[in-house]
Amino acid sequence: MTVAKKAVVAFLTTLCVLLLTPLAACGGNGGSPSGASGSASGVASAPAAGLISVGFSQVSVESDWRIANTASIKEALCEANGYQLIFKDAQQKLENQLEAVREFIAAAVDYIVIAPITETGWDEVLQEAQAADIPVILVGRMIDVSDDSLYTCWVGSDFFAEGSKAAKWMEQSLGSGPLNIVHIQGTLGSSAQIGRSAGLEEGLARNSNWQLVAQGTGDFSETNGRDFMERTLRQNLNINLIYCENDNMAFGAMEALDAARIPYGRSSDITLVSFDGTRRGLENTLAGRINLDVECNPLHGPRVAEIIQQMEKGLTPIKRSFMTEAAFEAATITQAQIDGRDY
Ligand code: GYE
Repeated sequence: MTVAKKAVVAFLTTLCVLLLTPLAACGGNGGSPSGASGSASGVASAPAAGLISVGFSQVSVESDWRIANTASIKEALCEANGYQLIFKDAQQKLENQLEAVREFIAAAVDYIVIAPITETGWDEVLQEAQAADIPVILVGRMIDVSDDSLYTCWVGSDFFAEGSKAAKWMEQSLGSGPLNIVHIQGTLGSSAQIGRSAGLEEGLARNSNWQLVAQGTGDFSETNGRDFMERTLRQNLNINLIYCENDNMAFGAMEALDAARIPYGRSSDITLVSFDGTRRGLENTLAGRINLDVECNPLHGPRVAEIIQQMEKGLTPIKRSFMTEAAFEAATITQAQIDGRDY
């Protein structure tokens, strides 16, 4: 950026100052997974000299995964590491994300980081970011845009691979008997939902004796997962397996099953499959309440910091980097595996 452009940027930054919130300290806390929370608010100051300013639009605080993801980004992009992070919680609404990104553009931040809620709806705002010459780094979910040059790079998970892993485990572990499946989906239109649902759909296409007996979204939150399961249980269906597209919805489903005194998990006829592999998810796997928990790694912070450092040196980062991920079974998971994890 030229000196003249820097001066304009500094002026615009002060204009936008009241709209944005900087996070000064390292090791910020992501909040609690209640499903809703207030947007970050407060008074920002123009970026301190020498700091790299980064605007981060996060989905919300809907899950344990999300909280770990926010904490990882805040920790990596803290002031002590040379960053001024402006954090905005979109409360699961795309329109809030678009607004946040526009605020970041107006504030002329050095980088924009987005954890996109849905895949579609991004072309226009990313064209604006591109016109303002601000690199955009995507984390977690993917987006579907007409032109890939609208974002600099992406770091996240292969959600279809996660879903396929679950479906293959179901084929191998549950034998050839018929399977009546309840499918609790994540936020519709998010790539985490699209990929994990596609993995199950492939399994359904391969196994004619599998059938969906109920399907609906729990929006990745515990409360909505519980409500969906409660409604499903009222239909008195014959259920063999519950495929929950994240741990928090699985916790919600478990609450509904517990309340109805319906056994599930390793020592019952109802198998519970979940995604994320959060600490609480894995504790439930060890306890036999979840049969399979497919990991989704939320620790994007170090990779995002590395990408920014590469770009500061004029290098071009890898366009897409996938996180390494495993899967944990109730039959084999150990306490030591849980103890060794960071989230
Ligand atoms: O599985 C879920 C979260 O996008 C990978 O979103 C993420 C998903 C994750 O709320 O728990």
